[in-house]
Amino acid sequence: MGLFDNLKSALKKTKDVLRTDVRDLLRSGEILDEAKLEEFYRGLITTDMGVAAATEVVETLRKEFGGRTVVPDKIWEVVRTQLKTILLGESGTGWDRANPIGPLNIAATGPTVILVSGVNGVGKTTSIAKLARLLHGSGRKVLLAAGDTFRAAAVEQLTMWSKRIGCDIVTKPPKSDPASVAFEGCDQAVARGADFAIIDTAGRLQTQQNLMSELQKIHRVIAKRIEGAPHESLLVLDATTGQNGLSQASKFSEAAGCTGIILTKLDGTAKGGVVIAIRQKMGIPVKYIGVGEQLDDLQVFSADDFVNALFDDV
Ligand SMILES: Nc1nc2c(ncn2[C@@H]2O[C@H](COP(=O)(O)OP(=O)(O)O)[C@@H](O)[C@H]2O)c(=O)[nH]1
Ligand SMILES: [Mg+2]
Repeated sequence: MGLFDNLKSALKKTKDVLRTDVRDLLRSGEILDEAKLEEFYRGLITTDMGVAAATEVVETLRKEFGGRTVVPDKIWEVVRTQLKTILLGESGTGWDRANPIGPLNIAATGPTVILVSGVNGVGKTTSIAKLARLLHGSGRKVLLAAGDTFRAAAVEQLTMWSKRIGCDIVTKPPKSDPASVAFEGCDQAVARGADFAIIDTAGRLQTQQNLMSELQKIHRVIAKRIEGAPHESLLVLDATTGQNGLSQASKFSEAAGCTGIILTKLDGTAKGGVVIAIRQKMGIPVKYIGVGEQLDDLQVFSADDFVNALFDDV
């Protein structure tokens, strides 16, 4: 399956909302009245894109097509264009899904350090493996640091992935200071001439002050070892929690200076519209999306592809 088909199939549940609830509203030849606009709004809200985006879209439809005869293709075209504008912001350009390093801030010299954080079970370790696979697959030398020393299974999990990918890994005994693993990871990345060091961390809640301080410390130690590092601090959010997940972001951002989001589990949810809510509510861009449980199921986030996949054959 190609990347775009893979994305389309991952968005199936979200597309189903649009297909059944929304598409049926827009039968050709009928009048686009207030009742239809309201239903349309409700359908968009179901995808968790947020009130602001759904209101914006429906306002535009009201202005351009309200009280007039429905021509579905024209309506979808306007919806697509508007959502792309929201997602792309003022710069108007997004990332190319064919270039796995496109979204990353790259170190001027030496290894690019990527710190990964988030709450338990959102998909941090899996996403690190997937990202390592993408980077390794494009010819980069990748080193992983198993910074979740809290659970022995987490180290085993990452070690197993590193073997499958064929990349280096740094581990320490259970309960070691995660900051020392991060430090060692940076050290080894420099010593072995790695292009990327990706640092895993234990899951934590944004309300656990001691663990958030620990994350801050990890960040500080990395910055001390390599100037300008971490070049990327990626927060992993689980799409199945929809907009509820957004409350995590500001605390993590404070502690880890987040520069991007990996949004996982888009394949398991009808709340795929949350990508749009994230864009509108947070200052941090979605850089990668998880579209399944396999090693190849991580994609560079492309706004164009995302919207096209969402509204393709609705
Ligand atoms: N369906 C699906 N499952 C995912 C995705 N990313 C991670 N998972 C699953 O989520 C679970 C938790 O992942 P893990 O990486 O261990 O989470 P962590 O605790 O944040 O490190 C595992 O069963 C993963 O296979 C995704 O994009 N799609
Ligand atoms: Mg983990």
